[in-house]
Amino acid sequence: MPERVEQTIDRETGQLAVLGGTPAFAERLHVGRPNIGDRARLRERFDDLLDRRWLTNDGPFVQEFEQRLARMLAVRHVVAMCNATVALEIATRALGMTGEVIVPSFTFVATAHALQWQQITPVFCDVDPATHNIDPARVEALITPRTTGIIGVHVWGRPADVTALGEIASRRGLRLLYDAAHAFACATGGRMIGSFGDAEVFSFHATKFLNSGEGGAVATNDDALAERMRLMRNFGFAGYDQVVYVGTNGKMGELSAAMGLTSLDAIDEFVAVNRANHSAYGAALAEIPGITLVPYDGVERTNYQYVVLEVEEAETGLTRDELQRVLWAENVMARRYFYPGCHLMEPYRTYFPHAGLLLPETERLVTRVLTLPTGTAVDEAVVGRLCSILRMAVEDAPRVRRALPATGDGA
Ligand code: T4K
Repeated sequence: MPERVEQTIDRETGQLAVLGGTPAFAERLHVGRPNIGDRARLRERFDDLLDRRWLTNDGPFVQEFEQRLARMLAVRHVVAMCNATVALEIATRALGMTGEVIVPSFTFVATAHALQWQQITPVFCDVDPATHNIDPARVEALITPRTTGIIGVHVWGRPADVTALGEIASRRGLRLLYDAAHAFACATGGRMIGSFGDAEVFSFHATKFLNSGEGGAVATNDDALAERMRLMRNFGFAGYDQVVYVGTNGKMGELSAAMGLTSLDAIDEFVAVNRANHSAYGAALAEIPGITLVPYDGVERTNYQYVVLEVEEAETGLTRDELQRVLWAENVMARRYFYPGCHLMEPYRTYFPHAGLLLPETERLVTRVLTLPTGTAVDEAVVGRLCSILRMAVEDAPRVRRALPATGDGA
């Protein structure tokens, strides 16, 4: 629910909130406000599923959702799941990954947890600072006799280097899975994300470009793998009484599929809004020294779902964390995805206390990156106001720094 914030100071003073002004936004502006789509159509779908009294377990909306996704991604199979984390767990298990799997540390912790949850060791690989994606040049040095696979992540919807990763995986006999949680409706090399590696996992969480409330899916061209994953998501049942695998409950329900279908109907509009917001941010931020908008230039097709800044303190006069506090005071809830990096989260920091020695680019990136709100809850006027906060903060950096409390996680 949007939170109402008391207006105590005249908003016309033009003063930053950290310097005593009124917050620029009366309600909190979040990263990840869901895109909703056509409510009337969503209600119709809810009526349909209630009339059918078929609420989960491979229902008609789930099947329609899977078929539409498979057509759009040009893959043979899409297996819908309850969320991307469980989808990653099922995909890695169905692929037979064990021992060690190489993953970037610069990702949402679910990528690593999906492995650790199954007693598979995530081996953290550094990223290319230009793309924020796993650096294929560093993958090979991490391969040991226990390595069974690689998980590449298409961070921010910018495709990982699928050619180099594919080459390493096939030459070294490794499984290759992609965490495509950010990359629905993206493409590279003339192919949609979803068709690379052995399989790719999407997230349809509320905060994602395409959302089903909670949800995820695995896309693959491998018939046998798809069949295994379908069994595993339903406890391993191959019929009413016959269980053929260890399984879990990874099923997507009909309510989620109804939301997912409604979201899918509207993706062109969502991309257009994200793209307009992204270019408005680009124009407004261009003049602010030390703040760079991470570009989607050169990406063949993307969803523009993340607005990510890199902050160069030497030029802004403020750290990324100080800028975050400035924004939080204005009710802009900018996020430090993926601070501090998986390797510095538990249990990994205890298991691998020296992992950071091999992750210099990741450790630098996690101190610089700030994610801003976009999506259909944001328009160009909001972008303009938000960027003028950043401009004012940088112009008045020494005074802002003195006004900020010495410590704190955000505002
Ligand atoms: N791999 C990658 C690379 C991922 O980024 C993710 C998830 C996954 C795997 C796993 O996918 P899932 O298992 O979730 O399908 C959020 C999301 O929860 C998470 O899905 C996402 N990545 C990650 C990047 O961001 P948090 O901890 O920031 O979540 P949350 O729920 O606090 O949402 C962020 C903000 O969005 C909130 O502060 C307010 C706003 N919000 C959120 C919800 C749920 C709304 O306005 N409305 C809402 O309904 O992780």
